[in-house]
Amino acid sequence: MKLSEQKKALACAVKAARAVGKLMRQNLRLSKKVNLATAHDIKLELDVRSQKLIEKMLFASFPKVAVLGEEGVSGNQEAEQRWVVDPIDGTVNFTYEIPHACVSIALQVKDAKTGEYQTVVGVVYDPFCDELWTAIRGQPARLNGTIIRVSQRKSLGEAIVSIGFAKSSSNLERTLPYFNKLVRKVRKVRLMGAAALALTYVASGRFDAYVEQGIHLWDIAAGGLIVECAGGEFWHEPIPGDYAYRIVASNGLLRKKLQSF
Ligand code: LIP
Repeated sequence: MKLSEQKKALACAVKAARAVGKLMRQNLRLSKKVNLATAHDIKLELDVRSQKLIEKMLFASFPKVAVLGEEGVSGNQEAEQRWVVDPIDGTVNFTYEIPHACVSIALQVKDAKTGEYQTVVGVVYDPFCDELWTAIRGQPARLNGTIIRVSQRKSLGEAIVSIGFAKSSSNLERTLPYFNKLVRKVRKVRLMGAAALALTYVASGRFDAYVEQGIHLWDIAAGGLIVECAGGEFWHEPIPGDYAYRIVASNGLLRKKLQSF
């Protein structure tokens, strides 16, 4: 995909992210229609409405590009290119009027040889802090237009590490033993409830790493590229489940230590 096309895709994704960001700001303190509430998750009608708005705006400029989103898929799922969308990442925060949530939109291109998709454009927008992270593969990551870099902290003792427990009780039980060890090894642990923002905070040097298992592609595709374009490492491997992963995103200096216990 030519750089000029990637730049056009980035601009289109930014416009869509900002449009949903405006919806999020307008609805933060209003009552919200809950479509589904489980032990450790909530899905809102606004999640669905936001993804539909994003799809409408993306299809207007890129009619042949499919969409794979947290709220469903549209277009040809075998297409050469696909958008990967989390319309509201941090839905539980948003439902409880905690202003820590974002819009995450990535563009992926299928490798002709392997058939694997690679993320080439990433956009994460936090409408409450008005912080827009953008990246095109091979170019520097930016926050509100300014180039960003990961931290250079080398020891766990000086690190702030974010962690998530995903959505299921089984995943929570699997993660707790690791959490109990991690919390004693690092300066601080942060559990913020929005994977895409945890990734952009790593890219911005605010966090030194972010670990989670049972997370989904739409939560991490855009933020993972932004980490890589900020000089960090986005280690991830698929696990059983629809588009489910375990990830260790970091400044590139801490993964081995984080995976040693
Ligand atoms: C959330 C992630 C978070 C994870 C939650 C949930 P959502 O995404 O951002 O890291 O721990 O379980 O998956 O569902 O709010 O888009």
